[in-house]
Amino acid sequence: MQLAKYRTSSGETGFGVLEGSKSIVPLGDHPSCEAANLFELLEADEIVATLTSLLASEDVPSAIAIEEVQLEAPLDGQEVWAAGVTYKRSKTARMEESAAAASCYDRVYASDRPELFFKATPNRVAGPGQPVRIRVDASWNVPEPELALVINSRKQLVGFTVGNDMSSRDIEGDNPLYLAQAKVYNQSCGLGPWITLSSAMPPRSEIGIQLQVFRNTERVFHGETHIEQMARSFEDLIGWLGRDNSFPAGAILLTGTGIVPENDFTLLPGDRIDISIDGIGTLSAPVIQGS
Ligand code: DO4
Ligand code: MG
Repeated sequence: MQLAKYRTSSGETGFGVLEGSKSIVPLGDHPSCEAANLFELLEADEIVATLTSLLASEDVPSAIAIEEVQLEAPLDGQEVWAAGVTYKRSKTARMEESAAAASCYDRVYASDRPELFFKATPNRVAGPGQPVRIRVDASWNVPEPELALVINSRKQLVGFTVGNDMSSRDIEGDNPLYLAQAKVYNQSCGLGPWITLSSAMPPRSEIGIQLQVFRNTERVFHGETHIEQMARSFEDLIGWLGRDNSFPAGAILLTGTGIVPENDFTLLPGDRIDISIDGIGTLSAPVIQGS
């Protein structure tokens, strides 16, 4: 089962269950749905049973065609966090990027404790089709396509979505203490197009990640990785994130990138980034840069 958040043409926000990838059953209009938003739905003890019974009930509202609404990033008040250097490719790229921090990246890849950093508040997140941003003061920028874990307030892994950890490699490479500036700014994070519930997600051995960047009509980068290349388990990352750390509004945790373009590649304003993850779908977004 997949859950989406959307905005109607009259500006109202709704949430619901996807039917195929063509329409959404609007749960906010369901008289028997107790949840007021996506977050509250993700808090349900037995989410699949709850949804199954809502969909089977006589008063289920009619589905809305997906073209009639604008999909929104599938989060409400959740903080967005990210793990880093969870794939060998990320470790190698970072060691090339910063001689000063090379040993930090080498050690964190092998350490028990992972790299975890705060990535975004909901206002910094771009949904499907909404622009992600290159910082005004950055000259070397990449998308980072990452599987994102959806965690409820009890720190349970309830679902998955597609994440884009936009990163300014020149700022991060200049000094590791600039990491927060390379990673956290307006529209620095993409999420969507919807959430696949844990019960509907394929096993790790079947989750591939694909990144494509288009400039005008030309594909200027493509790369692939696989969740099996990730050096850490989801449970391990959630366990470290949740140590002495509470999430009353839930959290989204990006699990790190296994795709880093060669060092001569940088994003440009006007590019389009497509990130596809098996079991979820494709998050597509244009790139902008302010001046
Ligand atoms: O420390 C650098 C950030 C690493 C990261 O974002 C990743 O590996 O995905
Ligand atoms: Mg990343």
